[in-house]
Amino acid sequence: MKKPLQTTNIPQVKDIKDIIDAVQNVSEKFGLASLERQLEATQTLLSQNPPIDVAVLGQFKAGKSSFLNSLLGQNVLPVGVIPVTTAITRLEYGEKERVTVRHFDGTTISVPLANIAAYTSEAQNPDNKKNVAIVDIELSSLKKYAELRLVDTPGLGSVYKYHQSTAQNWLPEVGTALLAISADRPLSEHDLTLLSELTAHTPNVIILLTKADLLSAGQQNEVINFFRQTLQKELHQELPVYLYSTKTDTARYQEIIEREILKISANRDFEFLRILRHKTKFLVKSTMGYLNVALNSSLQADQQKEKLRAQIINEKVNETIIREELMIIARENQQQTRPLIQTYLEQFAGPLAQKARTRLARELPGWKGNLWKLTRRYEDWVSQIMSEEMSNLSKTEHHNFYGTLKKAHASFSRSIEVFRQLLSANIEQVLGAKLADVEWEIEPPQPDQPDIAFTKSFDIHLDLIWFLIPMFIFRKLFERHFIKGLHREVEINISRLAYQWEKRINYAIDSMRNQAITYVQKEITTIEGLLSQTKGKTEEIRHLTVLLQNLSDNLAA
Ligand SMILES: Nc1nc2c(ncn2[C@@H]2O[C@H](COP(=O)(O)OP(=O)(O)O)[C@@H](O)[C@H]2O)c(=O)[nH]1
Ligand SMILES: [Mg+2]
Repeated sequence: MKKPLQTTNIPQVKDIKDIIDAVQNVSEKFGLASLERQLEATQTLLSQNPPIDVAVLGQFKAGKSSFLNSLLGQNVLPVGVIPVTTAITRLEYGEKERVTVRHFDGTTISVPLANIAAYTSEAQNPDNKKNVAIVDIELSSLKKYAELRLVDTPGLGSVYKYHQSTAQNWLPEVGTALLAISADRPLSEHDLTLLSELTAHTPNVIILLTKADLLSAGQQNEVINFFRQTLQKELHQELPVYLYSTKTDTARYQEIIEREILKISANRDFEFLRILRHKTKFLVKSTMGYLNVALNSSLQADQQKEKLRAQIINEKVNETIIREELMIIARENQQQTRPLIQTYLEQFAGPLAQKARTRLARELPGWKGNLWKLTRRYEDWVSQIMSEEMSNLSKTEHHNFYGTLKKAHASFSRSIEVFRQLLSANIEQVLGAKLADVEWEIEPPQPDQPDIAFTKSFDIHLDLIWFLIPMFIFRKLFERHFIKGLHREVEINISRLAYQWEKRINYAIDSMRNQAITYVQKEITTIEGLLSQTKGKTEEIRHLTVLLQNLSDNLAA
């Protein structure tokens, strides 16, 4: 066996290795089992750099074994009128005659040359009961073909089906193919199929028309022409066609075919690389074919997913629409907040004013000083009383201010519930999966108690004229004025209280609306996330296709 090809020194070999690695990668990723055999055979060629296998293929009884015996000038291989050859038999140069029988389980035995029929013939090894994978025969007479191995194969189309599969399985190994066709049996369908298959595995196919002695010279020419025309018509190929006979004119035929085989031997490394390149290109072509299938199905899967998404997140389950709906609920309720509180509080205005008047009427006579002092005292008093009263009102009545907050909460909850039901139904219909029931709770925020701040509401500006007014005359007048003014103070403060609560309640409504929107967004994002996780491999496949294409473009023709 030769030394491995120096992968680093020969650029072509390095390129081929890169491609094979890429194909291997794709093959593993996509489970391309049907590429395995070819891939493995090519990898073996690359790593072991074995002699070129010149294989004789063709239908059973075509005269394959007879041809090889004739070429060797030695009856090494069993021949017969019934299907004979059972196992792949390789003949190569060796200093000493030696036969190694290799079994499928990896074990090998050495046998004398005279005994090989015990392993390679149907008669002595029926159904390949002996589990022979390959028989290697080394002969010193093969020195002139030192760089080659001549390979005998079981026939195709034999009644023994495993003959066919043995030959077929071995095809990825083939270096140069000699297709043996009996000259008296013009090209069959089998042969054409085999030919087109062979061109996938090797750039070198030679047609050998055996048993030429069965035809006259004229018939021979006729058959050769028929072959050339048919190959052109059926396979669009021109292949070399040679005659052979083991019976008559053998030396003449032999000389020509021997010259062809020796040419391969003489240019062994060049031919080897050519064959390797051919196999590699074919591997790439097959891989691309598979990738294309994968790409199409992945594209379909992506489209399918896009369709699913559109069916689930449809016009009803749609963030924009729900946002609008929530906005309307918020606005309608918020507009009602102030009037509701205001109306409710108005009932307290009269009694409160009355209460204040009574108190003031009781306390006023005790107040001393001029009008300025009286007025300051009054303002302080009103401020304190209003603070107390408003704070009380807020404490005892605030639960009556929440009408719009409660209504908004109920409406938001209903909206969200409907959204979730629609989403759930869509998912169930499209994916056949049920969403887990998750209760959606909006937290209604508790508005704080508002601060009570008294606004100066005494509209008569007395500061500048107080010293002009004689109190002993007007005291009663001002007392009446103070008492009368109390009603307005109460009304202003109630309005203020209503406004302060409105602000707090409407803020709480907004905060619930935001909670609702966040919930909808999260729900939609989750579903979209689930759908996109199983995205097709489209991008990856495209990437691999480009990579393989680039690599194989590097490979010179
Ligand atoms: N007339 C004639 N018969 C041949 C020739 N070569 C082989 N045969 C016969 O064809 C039959 C099959 O030969 P074999 O080598 O076993 O065919 P294989 O099955 O293709 O290996 C045998 O009976 C041979 O004698 C030939 O050149 N001329
Ligand atoms: Mg045979």
